[in-house]
Order: sequence, then C-alpha cells, then structure tokens
Amino acid sequence: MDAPLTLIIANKNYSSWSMRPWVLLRGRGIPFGERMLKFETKEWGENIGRLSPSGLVPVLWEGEPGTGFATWDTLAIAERLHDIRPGAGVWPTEARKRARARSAAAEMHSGFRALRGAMPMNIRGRYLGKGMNDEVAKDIARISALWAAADGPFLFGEFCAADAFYAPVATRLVTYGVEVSGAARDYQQRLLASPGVAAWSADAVKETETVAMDEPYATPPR
Ligand SMILES: N[C@@H](CCC(=O)N[C@@H](CS)C(=O)NCC(=O)O)C(=O)O
Repeated sequence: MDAPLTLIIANKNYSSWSMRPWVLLRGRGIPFGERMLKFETKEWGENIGRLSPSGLVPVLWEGEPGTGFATWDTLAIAERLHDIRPGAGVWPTEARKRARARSAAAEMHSGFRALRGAMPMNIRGRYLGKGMNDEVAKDIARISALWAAADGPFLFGEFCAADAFYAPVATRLVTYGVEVSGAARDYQQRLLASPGVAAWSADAVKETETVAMDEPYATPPR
C-alpha cells in the first residue's frame, strides 16, 4: 500500500511553484491531499519550519506531513513522483521525449527570470500591458517557440511534467495581456483548459487575500 501523498502549497492565486506539482498530480490523476499555508499568515509562520525543510513551498510528503518522507523543490518532486508512481505518465515513456521534457522543465526552473520577475503570477489579476520590456519579450519569444513545437496535444504528447512547469506562464500571459499566436496560442489554450490547470485556476480566482510583494502594479491604498 503506497503512503498517501500530501502537497504543501501556498495561495493558489500567487504561488506559481506550488501550482506546478499540483497541476501535475491532478493532470495525471494521481490521488493526493493538499495543505495550504497562506503567505504572510500566522499559520505559515507556525508551520513552515515543520512542514518544509527549505522553508519554501511546494513540499511533497509521503505519509504524515511533518513526520513522513519529504521531497521539496518542484523538479525533485516531479522526479520523486516518477519514481513512486512509475505508470502515471509524469514524464513521457519514450526516452528521447523524456529527455526533451526534462530539458524544457529544467529550462523553466532555472530560467526566464525577466518574465518571472516582471510578471509575477496573479491568476485573478488583470494588468494589461504591464511588465513588458526587451528581456521579458525575449523570454516570451523563446517560450512561444517551445510551445509552437508542441508534439501532440501537449508539449511531448500527453500532459506531463513539462506542461505543468509552463502552466503559470500560460496564466501570466492572460494576466498581463500578452498574446502569442498560431500553434503557441493553441497550446496555451489547451494548457489553460486542461483539467489540473482549470481546477487550480478556478480555486485561485476565489481567493481574496492580497500579497503586496506579488502585486507590483496594484494601486497602493490611500
Ligand atoms: N526552486 C523552488 C522555488 C520555491 C519557491 O520559491 N517558493 C515560493 C512560493 S512560489 C516560496 O515558498 N516563497 C516563500 C518565501 O520566500 O518565504 C522550487 O522549484 O520549488
């Protein structure tokens, strides 16, 4: 009997790193529970040290959160899921596709800093035209090329971890009113409509908390 899985996450509206393994688990139909520690709350302060070795989210727990087995950091979580749920399609079955999918996920994990910095994830927010500059445009051009080369309904056939890594970018383009075209746009729409991404986004728009650090374009209260 496999130990039950619990994913420690933060606010669905803002936490792009939490979103990635959550949509992967949901998108691949892997059962799991979630525990949300909202940013800037007493609950975060009281529990993050016990529930996250790195002090960051997401964290995947096998067994009881806090005493079971923890894997932290999104890339490591994807690899751990691939190990413990080998038939679940976390990565593509074909070795070269798997290598490409890992490359795409790693590129997201370590790159696109301009885009991530200037356009923080904010699923319910609308800041059309904000955040764009030359470096961001370069990141978007690279992502658009990657998406346009999708080899199936998703980047490498069926929805896998690589798609999960790009899900927060698909929502950012909506938030900041950036349009990609052609095959990249078709892929973005499929990604937004995929079951895990749609479910996460539906929860995100219901949240009401505001995290100032993730709202650089909000009008400050007077
Ligand atoms: N490299 C990490 C990044 C994790 C990360 O930065 N998480 C943010 C939330 S999206 C966090 O926990 N921030 C809380 C803090 O900085 O105190 C990963 O891939 O999981």
